[in-house]
Amino acid sequence: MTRIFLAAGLALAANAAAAQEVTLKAITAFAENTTYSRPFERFINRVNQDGKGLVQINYIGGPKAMQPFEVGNALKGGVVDIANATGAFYTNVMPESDAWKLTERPMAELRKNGGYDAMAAIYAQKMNAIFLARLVDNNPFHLYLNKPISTPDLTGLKLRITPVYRDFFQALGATVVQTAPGEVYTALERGVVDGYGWPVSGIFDLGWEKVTKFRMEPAFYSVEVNVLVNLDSWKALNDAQRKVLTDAAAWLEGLDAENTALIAAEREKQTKAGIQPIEFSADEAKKFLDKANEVAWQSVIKRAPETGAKLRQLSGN
Ligand code: 173
Repeated sequence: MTRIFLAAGLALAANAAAAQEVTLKAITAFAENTTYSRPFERFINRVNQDGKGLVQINYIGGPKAMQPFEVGNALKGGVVDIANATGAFYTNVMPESDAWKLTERPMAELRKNGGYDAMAAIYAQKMNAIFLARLVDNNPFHLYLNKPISTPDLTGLKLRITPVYRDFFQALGATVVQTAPGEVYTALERGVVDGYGWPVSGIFDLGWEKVTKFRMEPAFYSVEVNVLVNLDSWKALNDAQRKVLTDAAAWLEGLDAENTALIAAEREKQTKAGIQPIEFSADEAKKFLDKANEVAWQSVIKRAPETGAKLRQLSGN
């Protein structure tokens, strides 16, 4: 009798050790509680609820804790276990990451047609990372300006960029300066730049509506923000722990369609804040978009000749 109880007790202890709760350290490349961190914060809350006794996330926060352009390196090296970032912020680690902005197919399709798998292989190889989920899709970029223009020619303008916009704005004649989002307000206020690239959503988060006059149409590319997990941290998890993460990721990736309605509201809000659209003829707009895509693909292919052409084929354009 005693012996049976003892054996059962030992088995329980062994199980408890195997399923010991793991805490993962998380960082975001965007300011906390702003448009492009919020989906990640929802993801964290869900993991911390569902993962009790299995896996928990310790959220260190955003750019106050780490420079946005350093997040990719920190994730790769295991300084953090989980990161919320956009591909443009870590092209220094993986040049192909910026190609996400060129996808014209939804994630659900890319997960089936081999597009996701092709990217996942590059993440494993170059970034030591698992691409867990795309938390922002269905959201385009714009050029915001403080000087009016009458044709899509950016000659003479100095614009704030990230790798998302660099080659395209330069191809249209602009001079560019790269800054993290946290420096945009001051650059505009001081007139250091005449405009900036940014998605359709989020300019109110850091008060940029106060220093923005125009939004150029049409919108271009597709914003992507993604959750990455360091590959070593991932391998150290058991199946139950991984399932908490993948379930939360799939849930959030599925909710992204909600954003389409929010975009209309965001444009309305910009109009109310006095930001005027600058529009061109249908013909000029088409040329502008064709050029946006062509320049960006050429740049991906040039920086990653071995994978770029294949990614273009899988992306749908
Ligand atoms: O403009 C940026 O900082 C940028 O590249 C970006 C990308 C995704 C979401 C928000 C901003």
